[in-house]
Amino acid sequence: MRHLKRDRFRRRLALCLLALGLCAGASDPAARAQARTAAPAKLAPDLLARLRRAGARQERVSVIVQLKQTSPAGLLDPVLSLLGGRVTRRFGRLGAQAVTLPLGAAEALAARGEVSFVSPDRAVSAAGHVTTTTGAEAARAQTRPGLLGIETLTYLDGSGVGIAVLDSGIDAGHDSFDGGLLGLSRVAVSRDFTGEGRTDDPFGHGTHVASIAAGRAQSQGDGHAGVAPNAKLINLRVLDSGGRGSVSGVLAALDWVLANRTLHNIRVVNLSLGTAAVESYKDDPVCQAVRRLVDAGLVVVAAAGNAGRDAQGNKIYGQVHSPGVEPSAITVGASNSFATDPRSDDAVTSYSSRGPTRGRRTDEAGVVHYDNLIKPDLVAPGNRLSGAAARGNRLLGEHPELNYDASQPAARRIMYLSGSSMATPVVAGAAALLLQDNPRLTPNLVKAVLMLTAQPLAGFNQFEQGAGLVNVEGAVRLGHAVRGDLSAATPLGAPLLATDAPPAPETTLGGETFAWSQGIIMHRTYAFGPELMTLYQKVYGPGLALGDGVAEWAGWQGVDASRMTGGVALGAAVVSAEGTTLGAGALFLATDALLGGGTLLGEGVMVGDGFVTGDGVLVGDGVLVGDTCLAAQSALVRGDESAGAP
Ligand SMILES: [Ca+2]
Repeated sequence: MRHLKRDRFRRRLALCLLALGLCAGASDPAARAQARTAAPAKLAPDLLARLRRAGARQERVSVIVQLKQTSPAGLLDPVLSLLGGRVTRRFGRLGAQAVTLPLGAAEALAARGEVSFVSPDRAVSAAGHVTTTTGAEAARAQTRPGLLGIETLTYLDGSGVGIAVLDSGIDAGHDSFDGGLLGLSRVAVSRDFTGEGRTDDPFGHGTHVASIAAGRAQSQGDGHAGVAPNAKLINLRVLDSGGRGSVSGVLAALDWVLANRTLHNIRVVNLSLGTAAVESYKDDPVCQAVRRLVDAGLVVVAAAGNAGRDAQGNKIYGQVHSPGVEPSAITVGASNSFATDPRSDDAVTSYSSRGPTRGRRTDEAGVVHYDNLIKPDLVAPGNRLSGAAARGNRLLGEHPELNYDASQPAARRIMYLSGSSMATPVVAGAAALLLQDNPRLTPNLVKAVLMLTAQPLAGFNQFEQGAGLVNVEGAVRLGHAVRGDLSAATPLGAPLLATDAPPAPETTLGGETFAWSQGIIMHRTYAFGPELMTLYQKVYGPGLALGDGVAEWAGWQGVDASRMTGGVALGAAVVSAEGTTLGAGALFLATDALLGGGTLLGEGVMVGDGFVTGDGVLVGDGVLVGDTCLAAQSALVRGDESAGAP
């Protein structure tokens, strides 16, 4: 209680300081000071820190420049040449471009009216029995009324749905991607965005990821099938032979997806990659690009990251990676199934990144505001998953112990990998099944259905697991019941389902029956109540994130009555789940603590059994970002010691 009081005092103090700053802005000298801060406010914190180092102004840097919506693409070119910079890549549909320039010119560039944000072209790295335990097998056979009212059987395997995999490439000749017909590969198209001029997978990450989403079993019941084994794969290679990439490469690939989505029926985008979150998702160029894709009707699934423990093995909070920090993405953490189909023994892995999100913005008064969103949205099995091994890949070459069966020919080889990278394509595959079954589902409905039907794992809080462990059987059953004639014009509170009654909110898998969460994570709280499953909520439609149904002001949050129905309730605290519905369990942290512009959960604040790291740790000076990558690699290879691998 004393903590709460002190925190309230600190928040008031921060608000007072903010108010003082605003009042002071009226006088002339302060107005000039405000003008000086305008450029830093549009510069990423790590870029600003570099700029302030002595002698750094002449260094040439690669940055991503985001333009305001109204600015034509070539507008900056004359300014850039005056500043000694040049455009290296344009991402026309994303309103962004990659630029190199002297570091000292970044401030002048950010100060331009047509520029909304400037951030470094950071390095991106791979964050690094499934069909039965996730319920994908149970969801395969769906009957539906056909001609003359005769029930027809549909086999859900992702047929017709395109999944774009932005990763280290796909070995398209691996048997896992055999299309069955005329021996054609299901890898429909491959593009390289790394500059290495190849689209196969010398690193070995992307092939494994793609096979978890859409790999085909090589023999009946061999246990290595992906969740949507007949989906079409779009191979967009953004990570190089060493598993590294850049923000500009990811943006180029996302821009390509927007241009080509109709041609290949791309409905799902898998991002098993990330970089430390530095600026707020509102400024982060990859998050902004993800938002454009979701607004265009694409489901974007992103890894939470593998930074759930520090170098000493301590559990830490607040290390969800970008773009997993973007509210409109479906952010996935890694659970451990212990290689058994029943789910009562499942746990969140030690390494899976935990929320809240810690991207930040500094306001004109110098007050730092953290995003503090609850993430991940879901967890899925990610510990020691078996999947396709790209021929001659580096991960397997360096870690032969990952080989599942060395006697298999190279084109059929299977290997183990662990991480939120592996959990992410489980959910991407689930989204493909949902969209094959009910193609009219919006990205927000896909996300809501996945969360409403997830299983909260007992003993883990929402910063660890979001709404819970993915449940494909339940998600397909609920998604199947959703009306096919919903649109942006559907009024708030209209019936959501085509059926008279909602499906029974429980699922039986591996011989055990569990309750659905029946709730959804919404920015800094979560929502629950039967109306989420029976009535149309405006946040299910296009152009909004689910969390936009929550109104926030002055340390209080409530349902926005124009976007959600009156029967929807919001949670008052992040809880440690008891294993039933979302929000049932023991108090972990009051959701109030996530508000107040993020000033409450400031730097280095302890949260429960771990701690939220301060921004000193997140500043991307290269060394620490590299450290995060190393942590990711270690999770990739070893997973949790308690893996219980077969
Ligand atoms: Ca299990």
